[in-house]
Amino acid sequence: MAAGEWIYIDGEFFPKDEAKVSVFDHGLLYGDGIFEGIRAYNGHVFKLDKHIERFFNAARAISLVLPNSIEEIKEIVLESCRKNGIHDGYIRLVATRGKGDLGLSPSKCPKATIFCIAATISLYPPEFYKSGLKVITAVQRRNRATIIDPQIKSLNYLNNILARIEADNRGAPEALMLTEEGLVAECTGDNIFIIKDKCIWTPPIHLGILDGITRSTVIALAEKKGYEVQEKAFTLYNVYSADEVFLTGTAAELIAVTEIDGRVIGDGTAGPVTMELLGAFKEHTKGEGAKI
Ligand code: PXG
Repeated sequence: MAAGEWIYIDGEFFPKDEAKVSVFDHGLLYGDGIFEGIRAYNGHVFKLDKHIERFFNAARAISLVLPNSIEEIKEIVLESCRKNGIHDGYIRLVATRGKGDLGLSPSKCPKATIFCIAATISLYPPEFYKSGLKVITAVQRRNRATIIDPQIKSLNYLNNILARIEADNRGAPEALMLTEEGLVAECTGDNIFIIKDKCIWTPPIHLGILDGITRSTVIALAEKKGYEVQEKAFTLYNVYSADEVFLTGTAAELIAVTEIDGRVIGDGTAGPVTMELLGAFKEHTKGEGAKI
């Protein structure tokens, strides 16, 4: 069975060509909804509890009443994996405001829609994990938390997409985004870490970034290895002059950045701390998660 063949929508599985939501769904009309991107490794859904907790927190933040309980949604994710024969893969869980009319108000949307796609993921080629990524800083600034909080993993990703277009135009696979004040925030789909003299820094959540699940996993793994990890604000100067820079995310896992805005980081290859933490992360993914 090919992965991603059976899509869960509101209580039923549909073959992928028949998996459809309404054009009146406010997820489509207004980007009114939330999502999670989740990995399965070795027959287990990685950090499922954390993803579902973030999903419910986001739902609460946007006043979206989910039609299922926490336990039911975990089971939707696991059943989607079983139905699609997923052992290693990528799961997209989405909740939209549901079908409404052509007005903004969610009061006309009686019921949220939930769907879940369990498929495979196209990864960066393995050699990128040694050579590292070339990243650019986007002109597009990250949304302010006072406008749309980046902690809400909402269906409105245009802010990130505009930055990703800049990366595409400049031949880079990722773009770094700054806050309006010019502090380093995060990339379009990844959190950022820098290392200087063995100290690890990553921007704090309140700056206006996603509270990444890979980010907190890597902080815990680094601290267990005896590194000091500081959540603190820093500027591009600190990135350009770092010994090592790496990104974390469900899709990218943990990957070095070896060039940013034309500046070579370290010796231009993935550094020793990055490689050590990548090893620890890989090891951690093998034994963690909810059994499919
Ligand atoms: N920041 C942003 C803005 C994200 O969207 C992360 C950080 C990393 O968070 P996690 O919890 O995954 O460690 C994300 C999540 C993709 C893709 O196709 C990536 C994300 C979301 C959606 C799609 O690369 N990254």
